[in-house]
Amino acid sequence: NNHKSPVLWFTGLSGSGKSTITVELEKALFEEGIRSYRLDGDNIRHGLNNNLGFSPEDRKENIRRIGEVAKLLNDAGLITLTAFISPYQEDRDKVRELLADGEFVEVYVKCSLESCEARDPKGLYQKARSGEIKGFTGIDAPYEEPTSPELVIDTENSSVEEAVEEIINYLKGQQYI
Ligand code: GGZ
Repeated sequence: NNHKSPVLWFTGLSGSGKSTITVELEKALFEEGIRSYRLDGDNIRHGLNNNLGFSPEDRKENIRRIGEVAKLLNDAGLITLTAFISPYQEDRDKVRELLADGEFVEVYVKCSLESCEARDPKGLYQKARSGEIKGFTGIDAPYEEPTSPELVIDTENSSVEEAVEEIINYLKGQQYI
């Protein structure tokens, strides 16, 4: 194991499966005796970033702060898993630059808008379509697909278990774990 602990940066549309995968990945890593920490909307947008909304500026600041927190957790030796839409390539690239070479692993959780919208677990797409929510990612706000992610997880064609296995295999292959 010749690497420092990585930040696994999950990016993708709302409903693509980021949270589900990171929750299960955290469990799988724990089973392997590896300590990780998960950052998501529940512990970040409700706390540290509770003054931020979903304008482009606020999303940028959201991602910047999460990047800084991920760096701290990473310095403390934890594998950090982040689950945020993080729609802008530039903002994701800035987090990459914050970290040492090889410490940023961009994981694109790929799922078509059609499928995410069909899943609509929280009814947010419906609200976005009706105009009740404005500036919703994929509807009337942009999502920039990663240009060169380390990993692409296609959640339309693979299960959560397969996704977790794929990520664990990647981490082993790259000697992160
Ligand atoms: C996108 C929104 C919006 C808008 C509220 N656009 O499916 P969810 O509910 O649980 O995940 C979405 C979450 C996105 O927050 P992030 O911090 O990941 O976004 S970003 O990285 O762009 O800063 C969704 C909910 O918040 N949500 N309004 N307008 N998602």
